[in-house]
Amino acid sequence: MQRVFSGIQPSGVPTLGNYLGAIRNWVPMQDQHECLFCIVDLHAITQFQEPAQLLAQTREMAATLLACGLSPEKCVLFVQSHVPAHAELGWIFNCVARLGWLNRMTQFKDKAGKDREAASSGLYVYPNLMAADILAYKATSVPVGDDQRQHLELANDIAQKFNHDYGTDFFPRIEPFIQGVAARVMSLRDGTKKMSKSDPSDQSRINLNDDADTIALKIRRARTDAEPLPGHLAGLEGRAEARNLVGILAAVTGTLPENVLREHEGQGFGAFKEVLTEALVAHLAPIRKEMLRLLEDEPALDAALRRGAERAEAIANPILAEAKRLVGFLPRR
Ligand code: AQP
Repeated sequence: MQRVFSGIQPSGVPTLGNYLGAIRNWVPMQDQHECLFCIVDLHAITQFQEPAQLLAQTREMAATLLACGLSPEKCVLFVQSHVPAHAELGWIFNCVARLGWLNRMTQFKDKAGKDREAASSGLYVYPNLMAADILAYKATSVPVGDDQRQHLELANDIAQKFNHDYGTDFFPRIEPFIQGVAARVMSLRDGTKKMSKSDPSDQSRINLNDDADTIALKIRRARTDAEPLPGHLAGLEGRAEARNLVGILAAVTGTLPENVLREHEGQGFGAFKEVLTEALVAHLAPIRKEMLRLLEDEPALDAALRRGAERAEAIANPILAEAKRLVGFLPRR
């Protein structure tokens, strides 16, 4: 059985992109692997979060993950800052990773934007903490999108250099967990940008707590072009927004974009958007209902996260202790 680690930032309400690209795929993994799913709040603050919002979003994220089908009995679901081993191993890795390696990370360049000097140093060393997240559990399998592949390679470079520097084979090699074609959901306002929970425009995304009216309005306002839908994928060439909406309908109805096109060939976006709204509402309404129910009982939610953190620590603490011993830190006796 493989040990799988995956994280999600509580940097906003989870979006349809997070759901189709990640969360939905985590659910069946719980039955086949030893899974750790982490709400990575330490990563979230690499870009400023309003404290009260961060707190609320962390609970919302936990409730959403449970509402989507993660089960505290089948997986270890916890909050990153509840397990100090992440930050401690992250520091050791800050001292292992080379500046030259971090300088090559494209996500830093994207997220820092034009004013790199104003980005937090946390954002810069984010991949070192991500390596610690995984290696604190010696997880060997990490479900990642294409955007995270570079970080995973860096995590392997860190593990290899640690092993080399300290004359050990302590940290294993991490492999990306590939699950067929992962759905990549784009912004409803700009089909070339990914849908993101921290996008300043709420109209750019479907949040998993949006009600039916909000979903309908956002889909109605979603950017499209004036052409009818083509019968084949080739007809979506250069039509990023159209391709995105077709991809979303295919993903929520469990089919392929080709089949969606075959069924809706020649249709205008007015009619197509109605079909899409109906499918989205049918799929997301039960998740929203369960999420709101779970959020009504904060003590139960917090207790589930505490149990998750205890189980995570039981795995991570001995691994951290051994890493510290290898580094030469004097044990506290
Ligand atoms: N638009 C997307 N399509 C498909 N998958 C997506 N993911 C995120 N957006 C899309 C996947 O969701 C998982 C968790 O992501 P994250 O919260 O750790 O960070 P992110 O990728 O940076 O997601 P966001 O929503 O864009 O967050 P912010 O706005 O805070 O940066 C990952 O597996 C990711 O691939």
